[in-house]
Amino acid sequence: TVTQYLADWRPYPFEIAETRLEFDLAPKGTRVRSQIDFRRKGPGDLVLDGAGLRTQSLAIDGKPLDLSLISKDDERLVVPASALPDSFTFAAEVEIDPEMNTALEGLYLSGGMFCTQCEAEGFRHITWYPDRPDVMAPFRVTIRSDKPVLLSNGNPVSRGQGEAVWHDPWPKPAYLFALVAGDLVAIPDSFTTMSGRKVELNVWVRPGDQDRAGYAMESLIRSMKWDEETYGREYDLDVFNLVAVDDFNMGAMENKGLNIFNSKLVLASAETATDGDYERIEGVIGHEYFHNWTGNRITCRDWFQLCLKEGLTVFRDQQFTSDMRSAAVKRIHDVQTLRARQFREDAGPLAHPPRPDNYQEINNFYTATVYEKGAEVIGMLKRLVGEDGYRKALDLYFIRHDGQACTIEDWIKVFEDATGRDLTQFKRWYTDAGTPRLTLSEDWQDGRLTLHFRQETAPTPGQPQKPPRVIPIALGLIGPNGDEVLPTTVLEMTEASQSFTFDGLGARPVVSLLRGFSAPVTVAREITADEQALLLAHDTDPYARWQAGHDLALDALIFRATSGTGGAEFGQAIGGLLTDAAADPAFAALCLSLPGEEEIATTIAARGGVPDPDAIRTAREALAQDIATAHEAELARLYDAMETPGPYRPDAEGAGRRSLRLACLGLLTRIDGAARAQVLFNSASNMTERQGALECLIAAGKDTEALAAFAQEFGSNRLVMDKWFMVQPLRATPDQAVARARDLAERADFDWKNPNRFRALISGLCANHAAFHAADGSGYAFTVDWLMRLDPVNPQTTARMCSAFETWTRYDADRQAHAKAALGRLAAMKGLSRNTSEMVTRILA
Ligand code: B3K
Ligand code: ZN
Repeated sequence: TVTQYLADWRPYPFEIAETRLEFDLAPKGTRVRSQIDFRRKGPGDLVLDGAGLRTQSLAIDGKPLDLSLISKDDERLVVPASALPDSFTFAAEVEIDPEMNTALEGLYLSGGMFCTQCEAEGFRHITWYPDRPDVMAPFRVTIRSDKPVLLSNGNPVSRGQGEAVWHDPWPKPAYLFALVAGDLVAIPDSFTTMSGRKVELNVWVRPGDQDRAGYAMESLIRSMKWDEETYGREYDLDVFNLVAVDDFNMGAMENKGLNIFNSKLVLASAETATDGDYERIEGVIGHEYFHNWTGNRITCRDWFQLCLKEGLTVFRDQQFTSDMRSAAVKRIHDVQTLRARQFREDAGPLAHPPRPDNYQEINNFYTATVYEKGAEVIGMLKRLVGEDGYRKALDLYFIRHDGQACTIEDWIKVFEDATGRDLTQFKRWYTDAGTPRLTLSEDWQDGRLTLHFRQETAPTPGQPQKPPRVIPIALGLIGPNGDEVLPTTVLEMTEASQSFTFDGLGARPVVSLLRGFSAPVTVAREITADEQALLLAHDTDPYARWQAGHDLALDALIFRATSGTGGAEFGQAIGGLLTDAAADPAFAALCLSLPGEEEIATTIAARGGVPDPDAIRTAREALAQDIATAHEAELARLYDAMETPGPYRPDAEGAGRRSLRLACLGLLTRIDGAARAQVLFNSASNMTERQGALECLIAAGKDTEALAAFAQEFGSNRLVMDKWFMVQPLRATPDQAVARARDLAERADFDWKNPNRFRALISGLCANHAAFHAADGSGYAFTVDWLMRLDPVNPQTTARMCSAFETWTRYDADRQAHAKAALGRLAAMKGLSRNTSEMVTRILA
C-alpha cells in the first residue's frame, strides 16, 4: 500500500481545453471512446489514471500508442514528454462491465439503470484520465443506449431516440462527471433565477415512485432561492437534474447539473417517511445544490483539501435548515451529532485533522471530522470576524477563486484580506487533530468574578504536541434569581491558560458557558446540580439551557452506572420542564431524551474510567423508569395533548409535537405495559409515529404482531423495509439483539449487496451499545463476519463501517480481547481491500 502525502503535491503539467466522451452502453462491454485536448503548461510526462479498463486502443493526434505504456498493475499510463507536442489530442477506446461493478464506484447498474459515482477516484474506472481534482475541463458527452432517459452534466445539445448529447461549459474535474441511463420518470418544475433566467428542473425516479418525489422538488426550489438570498449565488445552467437510485454507497453526490441521490434521501410520503427523513431530505438536497458554488465552481486542489468544500457546504446546509426550521433545535441536533460521531473519532485511533496530511485511501476520509468539524471551524471563524466580516470574506472568495481548484490556505487568506485579521493561530484548527478540553475555575470576591480557563488537547496519532488554539468562548451570566446579568459576550482565548474578569456584580452569578456551542471543545468545570437546574430553568441561550439539563442527566447517569444512586435533581428539574413543555415541544423533547448509552460511555472514558456497557444500560433504564413513575400523570397528559390534528405536514412545528409525544411514549411504555404504543402503532397514519411506536414495542418485547403487520403492509417498499431491518437489532434488549440480527440476516429479503439494507441491519446492531459490546464478544464477531463477506463486494461501505470498532480500547480487558480477535480475523483476510486494510490497521495501531 502506498501512502499519499500533502507535501508531495505537484502541479499537473497540462491543461485540458475540452474532454469529449462517447458511451455505447451495455451491461457487459460498455464502450467508452475519449478524446482529450491537452495543452502543455509545464515540464513533465503525460500521466493518466485507470483501473480495471480493457484498453482497446490509444492514440495521440491519431497516431496509435503502444499499449505497453500501461503499467503492470494496469493503473497508470505514462507517455514520455519527448513523445508529445505542446498541444495534442489524446484518444482512447476502452471496454468496461457495469454489471460486474458491485463496488458502486465508476459506472454501474442499479436496478437496471446505468449510473455513476466518481468522487473521489471513480472516473479512472471509466476511462484513462488525469483523475485529480485540479485538472478541470469542459465536457461534451454522447450517450447511446436503448434506455429511454439519457442524462449527463450540463445542458442538452440533442435528446434523440437512442442517443443524447450533453455539453457542460463549466470546467470541472472528473470527479464531478455523471451519467444516467434508465427507465425513469420526471417530476418537472422550473425556477427563475435572480437575473431572470428560467431553469428547467427535474427530479427523476423509477415509474411508480412519482408521488413520493414532491418534497424533494420543493426542497430543491427552496435551496435555489435561499442560496440567492443568503449568499448571492445564482444557478448557472439551463437544466438541473436530480436522480434517485437504490444502490448507493453514501447519501448523495453533487455532480455538475446532475445530482445523484440515494433514493432514501429523495422519496418521502407521510406513510413511508419520518419527520427525521423529511428534514434530512431537505438538508441533503440543499447540501448537494450548495456544492454548485462551494465544490464545483470552486473546487479542491487535491483531496487533502476535502474540508474546503465539505466543511463549508455542511456549514451552509446547517444555516439553510436553521432558516427553514427552528434554529435552536437545529443547533442542538448538530451538537449532538458532532459529539456522538466527531468527538468519538477525535478521541480514538482514527483521529485526524480536518485537513489530513496523509492517507492511503481517500474514501476513508469522508469523515465526521472533515464534514462536521470542518463546519464547526467555519462557525468559529464567523464568530471571530462577525456577520459582516464573514459576508465580505465569502464575497471575496467567490470573486477571487471562481473556476479554480483551491486550498485551505486560499480560504484563510480571503478572511485575512477581507477583515485584516491575522489567522495564523486559527489555522491550527485545520491542521491539528483532537478535541481541546476547556477547564474553567472561578474566583468570586467583592462583586468581581474571575474566570480562569485552561485548554489542553490530548495527543493524537502522529501528533504528540498540541499548541494552544484560538477558542471563541461565548458566555453570559445568570443571577441567582434567574435574571441575565450579562448578555452573550465572546471571549477570545489564545493562551494555554488565561483569565477574564467581570466587575460590579451584585451577587454571585452562574456562568452560562459556551453559548451556542461556540467552539468544538469539551468542558470541565465545577458546577452544582442546583446551578445546572438554574440554567435549565432560566438561561436565555437555548443551546446552553439544553446543555445544562443534559449535563445534569449525564452526571446522574454516570453516578448511577458507577456507584448505584443519584438523579433526584434531574427528576425534579424535569418536573418543572414538563409544566410548560407544550410551549416549546421540540425543546422539551430534547430535554426529555436522556443521554444515550454511547455518550455515557464516552464521558466515563474521558473522565478516566472504564465504561461497563451493562451497568450503563441498567442505569439508564432505571432512571427512565424513575422519571416515568414520578411524572406519569404529566407525561400522559402531554402525550394526549401532542396529538397532531389534521393531515400530516412535515414542518418543524408538527415534527416538534410528534417528537415530544414520542419522548413521552418512550417513558410511559415502561409503566403502561406498552398499551399506548400498541394503540398508536395500530392507529397512526404517519410513519413518524408508526416507527416510534414500533420501537417502543420492540424494547418492551411485545413486537411480534406489529412486526408481522408492518412487513405485511410494506414488504415491497425497500426503503420502509430498511427501517424494519434497522429497528429490530437497534431496539431489542441486549441479550436478544445479536441472535435477532443473526436471524434477520438469514432472510431471503436481506439483500446484503444493497448498501442501505446492509447498513440497516449491521449498523442497527452496532448502534445498540450494550449488544454490540456484549461481554461474550458475540456482537463484535457477528459484525466482523459480515464485514468480511462484504469487503470483496463493496470495499468502500465495508471500510466505513469499521469505525464501529474505533472505541474498542476504552473497554475492559475481556472485551478488548474479543474485539482484537475479531479485528485480527478481518485484518488477516486474504485479498482484503486497500480501503478496509487501512481502517483496520489504524484501528489496531
Ligand atoms: N461529495 C459527496 C461524497 C462523496 C463520497 C465519496 N466516497 C457527497 C457530499 O458530500 O455532498
Ligand atoms: Zn458534500
